[in-house]
Amino acid sequence: MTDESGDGQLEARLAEQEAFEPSDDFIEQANVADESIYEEFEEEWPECWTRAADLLDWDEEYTEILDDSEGPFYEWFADGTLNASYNCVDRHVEAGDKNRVAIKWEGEHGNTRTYTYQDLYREVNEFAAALRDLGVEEDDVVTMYMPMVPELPIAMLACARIGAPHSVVFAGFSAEALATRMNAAESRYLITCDGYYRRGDPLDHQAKANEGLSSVDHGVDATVVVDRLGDDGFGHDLKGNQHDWDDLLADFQGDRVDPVERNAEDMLFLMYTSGTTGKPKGVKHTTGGYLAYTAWTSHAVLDLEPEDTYWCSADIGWITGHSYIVYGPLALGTTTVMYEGTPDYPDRGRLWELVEKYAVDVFYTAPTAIRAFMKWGPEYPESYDLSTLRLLGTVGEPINPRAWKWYYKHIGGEECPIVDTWWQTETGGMMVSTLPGIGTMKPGSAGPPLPGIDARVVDTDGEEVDAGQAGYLTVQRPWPGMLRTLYRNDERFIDEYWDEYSDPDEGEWVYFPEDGAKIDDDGYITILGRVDDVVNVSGHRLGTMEIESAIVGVDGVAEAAVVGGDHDIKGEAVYAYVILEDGYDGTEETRDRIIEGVEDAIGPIARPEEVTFTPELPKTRSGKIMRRLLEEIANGEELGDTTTLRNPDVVSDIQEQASGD
Ligand code: 6R9
Repeated sequence: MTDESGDGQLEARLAEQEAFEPSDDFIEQANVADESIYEEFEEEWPECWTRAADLLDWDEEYTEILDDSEGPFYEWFADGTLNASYNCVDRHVEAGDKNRVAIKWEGEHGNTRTYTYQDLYREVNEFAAALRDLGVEEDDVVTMYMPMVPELPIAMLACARIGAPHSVVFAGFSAEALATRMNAAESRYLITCDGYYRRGDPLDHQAKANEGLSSVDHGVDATVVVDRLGDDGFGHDLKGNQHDWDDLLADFQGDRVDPVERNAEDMLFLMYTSGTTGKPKGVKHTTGGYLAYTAWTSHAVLDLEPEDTYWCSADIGWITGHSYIVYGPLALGTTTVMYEGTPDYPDRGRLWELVEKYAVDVFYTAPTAIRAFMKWGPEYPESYDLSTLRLLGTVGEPINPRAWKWYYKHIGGEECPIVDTWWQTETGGMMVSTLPGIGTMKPGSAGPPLPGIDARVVDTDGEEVDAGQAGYLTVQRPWPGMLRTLYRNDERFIDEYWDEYSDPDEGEWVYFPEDGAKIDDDGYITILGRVDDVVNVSGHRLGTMEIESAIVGVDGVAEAAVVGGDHDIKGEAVYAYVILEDGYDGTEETRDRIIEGVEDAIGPIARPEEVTFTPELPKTRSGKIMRRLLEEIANGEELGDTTTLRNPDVVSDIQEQASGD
């Protein structure tokens, strides 16, 4: 990070300080402030997890907390029944809080919509009735390909109400990505949107949705299209089984749909995420364990109260939005803020304008955003009143201490604790973080595992490493929010997460998240980043194989290797090394076609930062591409050992090419 980042303005005291304590004011009001919680969870494990389950209303109380008889296919609260939509909506209305705001939505242009819990109840019921009428039955997977419009959480909760799992596909993903996910889940229903605004311009989302639909291999029974753009729309006609959201709902005004009693282990949703192979993984989350875990971590880590106005600036298309914009906060009856636009439009103070306007109490964002704020300078947050903020959070990638301190000083006014929360799509909710009312914060280190979470750092043999040593993060006991399997692929579930460190003969199952980590002698865990072929661009997981196969699909490309290289703002960026077929040249035009190929296959977030053409890729004698070297080249670092290369000369060629760009 360069000095223009505002870091120069940090007082020397702050720059040198390595540990920070929560203020007395914060501790006094914190949901969890007694250190004994760690011990209690240890002593009472797994009964301790009733604390999470007790945050929910159950139709049928569970009698067994954890069934571990068939590890790693664990079941939680398995004989209990409940409905997630009831828990996130109805019960707050029934408890007399119908007029409390559930969702505050702000569009890019500043138009707003406010949904009280009563409003949300009405909308969710009406849309649930409409879904039923369209033929959606319990256990049918409904795909949502939507930007940040309030209809997205409404549709999710409507699905939950009738027991139809949703599969949300990030709106920034391409048509092809949509089709791949609908095909994988054999999903016959799609909820989408005509478009949305980005930096002042309307984007044609429906064209992408239609294109995706044309590549779905099976029949699609119905599509519902939200009209976000109105007169700015692109004039697409709705054909056949495509319905306009408002027109459809006009027939269901005032309808009510009883929430379906779901088994705790019934699927609540699927979320596709990137893995080591080219094919996205369908992570399956369940109704009871997931909801209990997101509610619990929202309570204990985000310190949410029903009275709070809370804002997580993620997109609902990612797991962070599922768990901490929709399910966790709404289960607790909190007010959750949703913002359509980007942080720098119409100006770089936009987020702080919203914090002031809505008097936000708790704010949760990603290090990539914080690094951008730093670069823009403190004058933007300084022009707004951020004094309502009580707690800050970060997620998605490691946060460097300078960015942490900048966030602490310029956003939190040195009064708000920061929770650096490590978790994954697969874990459902937060796993490693300080508890804000208890723990000393150490910038750059996420903190100890949460109570009840058995996270350990091990070496390649699975032995715990000494303090200060780097190793691999593992989780050695199950937890309620964990994924249950990869959709219709139990085998890959075991392969991806459990093969590395488990001892099945002994019935010992160890979860491997594929992150490197380091542990301090006080048990704090510092996450070092992915150890598999996944690049983390602005906190978004992208598989290098997915990007490579997109590039290889471009006319004239013979072979490609993709690695993640350091990037000031994004954390990591995509660097592509490409071998062309004879007769093709590494011209600007070829480069543009490659970039376009990646955007079409995955989406603009996967766009390569640099494309380097090379006659050969560095390969080991056994023919494996040596990605480590490519990473070093991308980062302009000194090259490590090249003696195992079959073609050592190629390295200097690539270096020349790369620096010539
Ligand atoms: C929630 C989410 C998961 C990967 C994970 C890790 C990285 C997430 C982090 C972090 C360091 C943190 N990651 N939080 N690294 N510190 N606080 O981001 O889910 O999209 O599945 O990504 O993100 O590498 O394995 P997901």
